[in-house]
Amino acid sequence: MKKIVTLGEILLRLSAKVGVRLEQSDHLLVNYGGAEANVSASLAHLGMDVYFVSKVPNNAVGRGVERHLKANGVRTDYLIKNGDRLGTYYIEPGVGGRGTQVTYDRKHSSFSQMKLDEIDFDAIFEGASLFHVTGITPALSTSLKEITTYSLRKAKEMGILTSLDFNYRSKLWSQEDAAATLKPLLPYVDVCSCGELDALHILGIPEAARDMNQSEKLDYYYKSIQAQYPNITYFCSTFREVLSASTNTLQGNFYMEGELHQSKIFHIDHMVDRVGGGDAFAAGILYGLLTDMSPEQVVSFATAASALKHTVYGDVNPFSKEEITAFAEQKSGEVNR
Ligand code: KDG
Repeated sequence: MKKIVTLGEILLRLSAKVGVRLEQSDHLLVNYGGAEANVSASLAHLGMDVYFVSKVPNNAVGRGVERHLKANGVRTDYLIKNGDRLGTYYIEPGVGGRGTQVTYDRKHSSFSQMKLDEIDFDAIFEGASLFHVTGITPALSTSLKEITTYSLRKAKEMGILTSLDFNYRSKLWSQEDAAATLKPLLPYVDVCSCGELDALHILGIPEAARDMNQSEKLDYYYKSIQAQYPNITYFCSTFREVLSASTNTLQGNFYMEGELHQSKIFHIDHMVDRVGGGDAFAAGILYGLLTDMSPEQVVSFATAASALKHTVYGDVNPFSKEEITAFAEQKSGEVNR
C-alpha cells in the first residue's frame, strides 16, 4: 500500500440545519472539515495508507478529532497534541438558490501555532509516494508559510510526488498575498489543482481568454502556467455550473502532457452538501495517478467521486473505489438491486 502524507488544519464544522439561519440556530450539527483532512479521509476510504500531519489541542476536543480521523481510516501518528484551541467553521447551508455561507473562527488555533522544529519531515517522508497540501495552510500563519515551503521543497528533493491545491479563500487573505506566497511554491509542485479563478487572479494570466469557451480557456491557462513552471506535470479542476436552484452539473478537467482530458457532465439531481466536493475531486485525481489509471479514467473517476460527495452530508467523501467506479459508469439514478 502506498504511503501518502498530507499537511493541513482540521476544523470543527458546526452547521445550521437547512432552512435555519446560523444566527437563529439553537442546534448545530457537529462534524469535521479542513481541505487536507478531507483529502486524507477520501484517500483512506480508497484504501491508501494516509498520514495526516497537524496539530490539535490536548483535550477532549483534540481526542474527538483523533477519533474522527481514525474512524475514516487516516493515520494519526504525526498528529501533535498541544496548543490552545481547535479552529472552527460554521456553515449556513445554501437553499433555494441562496449560496452556502461559511464563517471562520480559527485564529490562534493549535495548528496555526505549529512551528517547523516540531516536525521531523525526514522521518515523516521516509517511504512516502505522495505529499499533498493546499493554499489554505500557508494562509494561516507566518510559521505555516515556512513549513509549507520547507515541506514541499523537502518532498521534491526526496523524489516524492508533490500536490498543491490552490484552494484560494478570500476570507483568509487577499489575492496579492496569495499570489506572493503561492507562486514561489510552484517550482516544487508536480500536481496542481487550479480552477479558473485561481488561474486568473492568483497567477495573473492575462484576460486574452475572455471570449473563449470554458475548456478553451482552461487549456489556455494551463499552457500559460506550464510555460512558466514546466515542472508541473498535471493540472486539474472542475467546472461547476448551476443551471437552476435544484439542478447542478459538474465536469472535471485533467491536463497532462499538453492535453486536456474532460469527464462527461455529471448531473447532480439532488444537491445535499457542496462543501468538500473539490477535495473529493483532488483525492480522486491523486488516487488515479497513484494507481496508474489512463488520463480518461483519472478524470472520470475524480469527477464521479466529487459528484457523489455532493449527495452526502459533511465534508468527507465516504465512497469506496467500487462505488465510485460504478457511479462513473451508470446511466443516471438507476435502482441498484
Ligand atoms: O474544501 C473544504 C474546505 O473549504 C472546508 O473543509 C473548510 O478547510 C476549510 C477552509 O479553510 O475553507
